[in-house]
Amino acid sequence: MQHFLKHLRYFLILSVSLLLFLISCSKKEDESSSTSSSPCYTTTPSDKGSCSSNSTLTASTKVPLLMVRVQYNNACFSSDETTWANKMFGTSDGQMNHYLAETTYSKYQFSPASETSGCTNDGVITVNMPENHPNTQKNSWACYASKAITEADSSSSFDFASYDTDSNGKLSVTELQVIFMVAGGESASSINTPGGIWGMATALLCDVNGDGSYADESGEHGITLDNVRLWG
Ligand SMILES: [Ca+2]
Ligand SMILES: [Ca+2]
Ligand SMILES: [Ca+2]
Repeated sequence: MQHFLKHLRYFLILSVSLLLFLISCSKKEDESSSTSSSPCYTTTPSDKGSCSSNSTLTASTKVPLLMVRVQYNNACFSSDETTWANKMFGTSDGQMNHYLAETTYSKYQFSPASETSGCTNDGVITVNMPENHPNTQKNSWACYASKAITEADSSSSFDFASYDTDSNGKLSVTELQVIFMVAGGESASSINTPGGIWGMATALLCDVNGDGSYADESGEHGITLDNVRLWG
């Protein structure tokens, strides 16, 4: 199953690239506001939406998934949280859990992680990063992922430890998965307005101290939140 989930994660990040592509097509207007002193999430905030969902998960194995929506001063979502929660966790035709049930013969689906950001327990946390989009393009976004997940933890009191079901101090791919939705462009499609990232990652590798290697410590190789290590 580990092998399967690794590929599943890979697929999910690719699919985000496609979704990001769609978003970026409607975000051109953000470029003109990139030098504004007022973050777009305060002037045109995307709210939580209706909070309504009607998905009933039927798979034998349900893997908890946390979706972190990341906004920057000059890159914001134009759609609400409910829109994205339904894309990821919905079971209707065209939504992710419908696809997963069909392609795994009802063995795997993603269940929304418990959280208190926007709509409670829809599995989506939205974080506002007080800086312009980093525009990492072909370079790794991992150091920014570290900042974003830390912000998600502190702003919404997300409890990572509660997902460590075997109490070994680490979150495995079957205990909790995390996917980022980053407002802005998808560099794999050459869309870098108002900034782009390459939407693919399987672990957090960030050279915090700039010594050219990744130490086996929080922030460099994986990150420790609520006393459990993830992405290591
Ligand atoms: Ca939420
Ligand atoms: Ca564990
Ligand atoms: Ca280092």
